[in-house]
Amino acid sequence: MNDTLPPIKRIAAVHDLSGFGKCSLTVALPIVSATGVECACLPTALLSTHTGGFTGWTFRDLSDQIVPIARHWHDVGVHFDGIYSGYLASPEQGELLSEAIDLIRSDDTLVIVDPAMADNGKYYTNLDDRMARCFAKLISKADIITPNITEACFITGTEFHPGVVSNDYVNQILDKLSAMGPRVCAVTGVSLEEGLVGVAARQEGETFTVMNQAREGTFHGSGDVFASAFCALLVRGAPLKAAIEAAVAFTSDCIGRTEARGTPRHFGLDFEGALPEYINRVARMF
Ligand code: PXL
Repeated sequence: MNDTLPPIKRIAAVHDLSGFGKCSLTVALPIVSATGVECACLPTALLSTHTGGFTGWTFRDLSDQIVPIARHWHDVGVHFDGIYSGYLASPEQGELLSEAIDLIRSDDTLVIVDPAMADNGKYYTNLDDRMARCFAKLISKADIITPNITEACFITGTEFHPGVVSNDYVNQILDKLSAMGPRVCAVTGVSLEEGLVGVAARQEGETFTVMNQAREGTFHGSGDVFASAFCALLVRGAPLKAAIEAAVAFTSDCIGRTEARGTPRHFGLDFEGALPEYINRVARMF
């Protein structure tokens, strides 16, 4: 083995662990790892399944563990190149996450906040406007955010419009999000044309869009698949447009496989079979 390899990049992933129904940590861990980035896990809650499309799930709030875990990592002296947060068990966890970020970030740590709380114009079960206020505060600490268009509307107080939207509407949302602090705002689930859906992103005043074929209905966990690939690619040093393109292509491949297999939508995306091609693409990028 060559002994001159550079140190591996490392992300702290702060999400719930939903044992079944691929999302959050069960998506972040394999996809961040497949991108060649180490993934340390800080679980915000333990659930039997996620809350979309299931009933009767178990739920254990892990709020009392967040700061102690972060403090231990800080005491160990471990360096994080990225901190990537997602679904929180409660709005109160926003304050704890903020404290955890301060404990484990360094000057060169990218803070990525995916404000996972809503989709298709509606909050996820048991969540409400308090969650949008929590994320509005939290994203002022973030370098990069990855809301879907519903979350972007809820955070910025913009009326949500389903379906195809205008460039002006998307630009207004990106203006408002950028004014809240993040250097990179990537909004997912944006449709600017019938039959196409994708990502509209803003960095330093420049707007990029990457679109792909739209598919009928909702694919649970697709936001987590996109954000996991996107943030790991950025932590590895990919330019913004290349990271969006690779993450969108991967997500779209996962969605196609899920549809082809007829997997129940709430079981999550079949990302496993799309990983080899994604790993090859990543290898060609670095
Ligand atoms: O993928 C978003 C998500 C994450 N975690 C939990 C969820 C959801 C969406 O419903 O319920 C627990």
